[in-house]
Amino acid sequence: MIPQTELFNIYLMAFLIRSVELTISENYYKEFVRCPIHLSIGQEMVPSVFSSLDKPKDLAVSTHRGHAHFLGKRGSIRKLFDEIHGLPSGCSGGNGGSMHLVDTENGFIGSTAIVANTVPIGVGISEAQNLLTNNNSITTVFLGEGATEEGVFYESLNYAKLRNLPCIFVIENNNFSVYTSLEPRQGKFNLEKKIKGFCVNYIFVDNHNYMSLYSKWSQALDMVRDGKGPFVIEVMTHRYREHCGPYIDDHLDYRDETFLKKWKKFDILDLLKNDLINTGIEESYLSKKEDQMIKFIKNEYKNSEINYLKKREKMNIN
Ligand SMILES: Cc1ncc(C[n+]2csc(CCOP(=O)(O)OP(=O)(O)O)c2C)c(N)n1
Repeated sequence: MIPQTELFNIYLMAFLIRSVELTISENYYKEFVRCPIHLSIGQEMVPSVFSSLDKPKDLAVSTHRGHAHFLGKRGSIRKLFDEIHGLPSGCSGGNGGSMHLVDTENGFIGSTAIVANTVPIGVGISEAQNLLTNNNSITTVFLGEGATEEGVFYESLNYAKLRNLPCIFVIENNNFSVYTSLEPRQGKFNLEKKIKGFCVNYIFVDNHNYMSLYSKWSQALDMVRDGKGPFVIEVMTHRYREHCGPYIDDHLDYRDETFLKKWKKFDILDLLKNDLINTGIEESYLSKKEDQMIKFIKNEYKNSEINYLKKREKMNIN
């Protein structure tokens, strides 16, 4: 069981992530955001459970779809907005954009655009934690299932196991790499078998079962901190929006209706909210919190846009 206060925090973080990304998507048409965006709308379960289990001393790296992990690691909403507007006050000085987020103060070492690129980097960081620190800290490496089709993923697993590193690989499997489903890419090769072939601990979570994720992830963290070596956690999830961009692309028909309907049933915000209300929290109290959060996020976005427009004016760009 997840204590009520933890469940509340997980819900608020999931709501925050979705609201931040909806705000970005609603405003993208203005073309003030000068970089591609890969949104995690629908995939909020992993980053919100992560935020409740994460310790400030721990480190994390992520991918092209990294806004949610950055926020889950307590990255600043305003610095994210400023980053995608190319402002010097952005979390990467306005030089990186959506796919290159950094917040070293909060232990978010970075995200990059090349698929699987941060996997060996994360392993290197966890090796440094092992050698240079004595504080039981760990590194979380976020990746999509597409990254498991890169050879470097297996080299990284092998090395992490050989060196018994304090490292957790969290695979968010949304069934698609751009428009291509799992079967033509991975055939019948079972990821679990491949990972276990390296004698690495493996955990699987399906259908947005956040309670199972919470308890298995907590146990994995205890074991990694106890020196039991790396873990892989594979979580089935679903992205609502197009691979890259703010829009819904279901009309393209690369995901059939049964599949889309199934995932609507497992909307993570609905699941968390229903369970939270069943613990006795008033719906009206939640709505008040949600409204406050949306107001704050929209205000931060507006101020970031204003600064972007000021910068544009200064540079004499129409
Ligand atoms: C090495 C490399 N190959 C191809 C690409 C183009 N690309 C960007 S994202 C992506 C799909 C990655 O799928 P997955 O890892 O499952 O993450 P998801 O986008 O589903 O979150 C591809 C092929 C790239 N950025 N890097």
